[in-house]
Amino acid sequence: MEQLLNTIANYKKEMADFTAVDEKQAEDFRIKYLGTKGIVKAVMGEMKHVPAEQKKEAGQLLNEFKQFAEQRFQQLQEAVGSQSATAASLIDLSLPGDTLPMGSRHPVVLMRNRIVSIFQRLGFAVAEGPEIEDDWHNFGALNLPAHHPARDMQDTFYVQQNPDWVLRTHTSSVQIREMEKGKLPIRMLMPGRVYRNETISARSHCFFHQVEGLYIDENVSFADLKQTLYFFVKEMYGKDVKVRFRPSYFPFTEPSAEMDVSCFICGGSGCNVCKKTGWVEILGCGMVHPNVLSNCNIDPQKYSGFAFGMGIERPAMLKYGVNDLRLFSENDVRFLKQFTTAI
Ligand code: 2NM
Repeated sequence: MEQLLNTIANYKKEMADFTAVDEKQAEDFRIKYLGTKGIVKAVMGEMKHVPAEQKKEAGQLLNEFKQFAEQRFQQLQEAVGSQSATAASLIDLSLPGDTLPMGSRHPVVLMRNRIVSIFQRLGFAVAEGPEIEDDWHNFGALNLPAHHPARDMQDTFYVQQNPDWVLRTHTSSVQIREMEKGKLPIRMLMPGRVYRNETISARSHCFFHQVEGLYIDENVSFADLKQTLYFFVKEMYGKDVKVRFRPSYFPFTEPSAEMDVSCFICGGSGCNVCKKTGWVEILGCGMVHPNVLSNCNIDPQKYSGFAFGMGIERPAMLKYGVNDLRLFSENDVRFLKQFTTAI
């Protein structure tokens, strides 16, 4: 009995001193003391050496010993459980996060947004359309007759599987789609990517970006066209810039004009941007040709309208001092990350 009491006291002390920092160590405790080949089982086996008259007392002691081991195991389990909770609470949520490098907008997008936001203030809405177009929307409806040079294979990308399909050569095709819807008046802006089969160089590319505008209502005149574009130029290039219109030709407008602004690089005194003329061409425009209106089931006797179109890359090159068009489409981050303007 005395020996048993001693053994139990020693093991109890050992168990009380046993510590566990993780589940594995708590499990080690269970195996060592409560396992099938564990210490509790072994000590209980000592019952057979206890004299019969003391068996009852010894049984109680051993039961209590077993309960002690079970309780201690439970404590250790709880300890490692709360320990991992402690680890979670060690994550300091008030620390600043890892900083990610800031992205930036593409210079063509920046210039497009500038142009679009000026016309939006005049009530123009933005419309988009497909980049693969059928012959009718890209050419036919725009009063480009079947053998017009603009349809030439050298300029237009045709889709091999279907000779009726082209990569749009201008966003005017979107304007045709808007006019066909028959909801008038129309005051819309069509920004987007267009394709021309040209050799890629510092000054030309096989795709580029345009913004075209369209205004159709009763009694729209060339005076409306001029005032709208004057406003645009003043907002875009400043109030001191001078403007001139030159007569021009487009199959889809009559009359047609090209608009120049006084050179915003040299102020008119002559540089290589204006080729020493003092003027820079910025857009083409005109009154929508009656044939184009008829093609879209709009009555040219009742309605009239103006349209205009401008490239985005060239003004972007001038504004941001980019000397090679190819930089816009190479996606070199060292180039792109230089444009951090907000809009
Ligand atoms: C330009 C120049 C002049 C134009 C015309 C039309 C439409 F669909 F109304 F006929 N859309 N865009 C137009 C007119 C485009 O770009 C240089």
